[in-house]
Amino acid sequence: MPAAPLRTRTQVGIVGAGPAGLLLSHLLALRGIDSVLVEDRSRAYCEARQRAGVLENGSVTLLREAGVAGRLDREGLEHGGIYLQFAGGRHHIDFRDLTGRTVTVYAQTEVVKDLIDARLAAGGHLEFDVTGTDVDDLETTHPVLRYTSADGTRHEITCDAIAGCDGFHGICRPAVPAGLLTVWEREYPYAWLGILADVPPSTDELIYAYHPDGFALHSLRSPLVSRLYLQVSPDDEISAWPDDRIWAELQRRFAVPGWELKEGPILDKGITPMRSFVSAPMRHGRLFLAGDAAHIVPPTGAKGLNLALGDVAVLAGALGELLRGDPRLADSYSDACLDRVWRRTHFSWWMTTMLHATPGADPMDAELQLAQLRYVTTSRAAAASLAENYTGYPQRS
Ligand code: FAS
Ligand code: PHB
Repeated sequence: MPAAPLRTRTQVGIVGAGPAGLLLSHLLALRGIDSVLVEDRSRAYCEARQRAGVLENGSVTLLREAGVAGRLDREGLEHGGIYLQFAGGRHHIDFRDLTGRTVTVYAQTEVVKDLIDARLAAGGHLEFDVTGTDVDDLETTHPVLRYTSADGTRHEITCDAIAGCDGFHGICRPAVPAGLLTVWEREYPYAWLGILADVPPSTDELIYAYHPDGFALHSLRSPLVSRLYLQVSPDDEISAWPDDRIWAELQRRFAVPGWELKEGPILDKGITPMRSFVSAPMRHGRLFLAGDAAHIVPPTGAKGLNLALGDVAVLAGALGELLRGDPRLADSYSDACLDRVWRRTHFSWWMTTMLHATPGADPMDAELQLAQLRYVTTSRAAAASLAENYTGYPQRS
């Protein structure tokens, strides 16, 4: 006979220690709201998981206002634009000139570390390495979060609300009864092979390169560490990509006269599938979905992390009001997020389809892509539209 679960209470149960769950836990604490956050991976795994690299200026402001941007302000690299490369030429899109705004290169791993440090320093309740996470009674005013902690104890926490911040493969979105969610999904016929390389970046700002053999992106993590991506087949295996093959392909796709791509030891590599996915509404009863649990964008627009942070900035305020007895912001939470989600979903799709070589496409597709790239790099209006979206549109209200 299994032992009865340890029964406790909190105001907000949070599933997932990614940027969404961690920032939500912090923002709720700033409002004096207690939460318990459960995560099925280890702290070390969450802090080392290579993900995003670029913060919109609205996300930087949000983290500063939340008091967790100390290291970001010291170590983040402010970028005033990006390069678009195609047909042997490289063109700068000047965000400062076009929008007056910039972005900051600061890896998601560092955002996660800063948030975990802040929560633990404040005595926040974070449970890593849990198993058997389950949410229940979502249609009641006291939903239940169950999990087994690392020491084997089964817990049952009665909450006032639960935040599903458990990513695309989590358990919260599937907990919404069938038929209540509308889902829009598009899988792309390519994936990204990403590497972290112990070599100084060969560029001052990110290079997005269109190439007939496939897209390539030169990003970075610091003045000494580069982050680069290659378009590969979604069926590709990382075992088929030894380091020398990766560098040879990157050299081919980035080649422009008079410029050299520096190579170095590869510290980490992996293949990420690409999809666009939106589910609505982002709420069911007292369950609120945020970040990748509700939506996924292809990383070409550098939006996934920024969307997650934007969702929980709205959710923290909505839960604050709900727990004080005013449900209006909670009732409008999903609609308040979806306009921003769809704008960034469209931009991520637009950047992705403009820059990736579509397998099996007819020659006209490539000509249309090149025409779009020539337009964006010669028309101030077209370039301003890209810059406005890349730096964040709509801006956080
Ligand atoms: P996350 O997926 O970050 O966090 C969810 C957390 O929930 C995870 O820690 C997971 O372990 C946990 N969890 C899941 N199920 C659970 C359960 N049952 N119980 C407890 N915990 C559970 N975005 C960009 O902008 N640029 C990029 O280059 C980029 N690259 C990416 C590469 C990869 C491989 C992936 C998967 C995503 C990438 N993204 C990128 C998007 C990414 O940054 C996400 O948008 C961001 O992590 C979203 O944050 P969260 O919503 O917090 O979800
Ligand atoms: C990254 O640095 O990981 C990165 C930057 C920009 C993107 C995608 C990924 O569009």
